[in-house]
Amino acid sequence: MAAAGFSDLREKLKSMTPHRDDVKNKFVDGTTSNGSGMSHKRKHRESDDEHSDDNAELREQEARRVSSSIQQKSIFTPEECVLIEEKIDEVVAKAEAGLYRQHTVDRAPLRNKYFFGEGYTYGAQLEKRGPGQERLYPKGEVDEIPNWVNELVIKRLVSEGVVPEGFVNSAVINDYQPGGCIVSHVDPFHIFARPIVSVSFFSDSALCFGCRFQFKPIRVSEPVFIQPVRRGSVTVLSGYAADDITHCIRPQDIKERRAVIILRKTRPDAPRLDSDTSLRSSAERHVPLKSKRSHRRADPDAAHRPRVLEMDKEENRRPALPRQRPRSISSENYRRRDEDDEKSRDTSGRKVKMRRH
Ligand SMILES: O=C(O)CCC(=O)C(=O)O
Repeated sequence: MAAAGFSDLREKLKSMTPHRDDVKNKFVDGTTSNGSGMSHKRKHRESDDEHSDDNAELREQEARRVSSSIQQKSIFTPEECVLIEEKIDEVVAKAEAGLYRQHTVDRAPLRNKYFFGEGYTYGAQLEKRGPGQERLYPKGEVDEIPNWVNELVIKRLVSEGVVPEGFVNSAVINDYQPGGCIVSHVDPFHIFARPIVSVSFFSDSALCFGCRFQFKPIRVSEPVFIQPVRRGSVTVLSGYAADDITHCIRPQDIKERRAVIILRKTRPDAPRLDSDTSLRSSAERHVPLKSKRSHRRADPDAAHRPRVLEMDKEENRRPALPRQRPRSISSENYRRRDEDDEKSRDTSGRKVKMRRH
């Protein structure tokens, strides 16, 4: 599903304000200022239109590239979803009881994460921030993948041919409350092999590609592509969708509680913190595990109320360049990402301030 870009929005606005066309027509009809029978303004307008046509075409092309590198399957029945959702609730309860290892649980307002099998440092946890700086925790610093994830989810993905046996060694559960989000990022190339597989639970939502976030108040630019992620569906990202464009979950797309289980394989050569560094930085941060309870009760209206989100730590998981830059690197998104650090332009050409990472 290709989302309408700003140029389409302009068309929409035009149709909502027909008097503007009258103004334009008057201007065109009444002006012959450059000897060509066409005003400078008129000329400018035409080249603007050409530009926005070009942009729209590029966005369409990019949307097609994203779409063709996503596979989706509706695998889990509503009954199976209920069973798995009960298990997710058990994980939440166990975390609230403080029964997991420290790095298994990462809490943020409106979004909690539970890492199993492998965990890694990202975002504000990084001493040295930026793409490519993520590190796996030493083995054993997060809890093992729970049996139910293996039995109810991974085995099923294997039998459906989604992943080969033995592929998954990392399972992350994200639990979102209404209005929760994950800012635009690419899953770090040096940590995770492709594909990236995820299964959605509790409610339907949308995974967006190519958005840029602005903060305070939070604002998300128009996506290049929107992939619905329905309860019980499996989404597989590879190629362009995984490597060449960022993905995110926008706050407006989490209207009810939603959870996702992300199933990945870490690369054998992924860099790993040594135990000493990990222990030292944990002690320095001194994260109180139980006191910061942010698994708030779902409020059905919350998603519709304006709020300032304390941003997800994953905001720092911005794309690093892959080891081998794919040919498609000339993509608009890569350019945008390079520009993102301080100020960037959104697709309407305005300058938007981006967070420095
Ligand atoms: O919630 C989702 O479907 C995507 C989550 C995601 O991209 C991530 O946690 O890295």
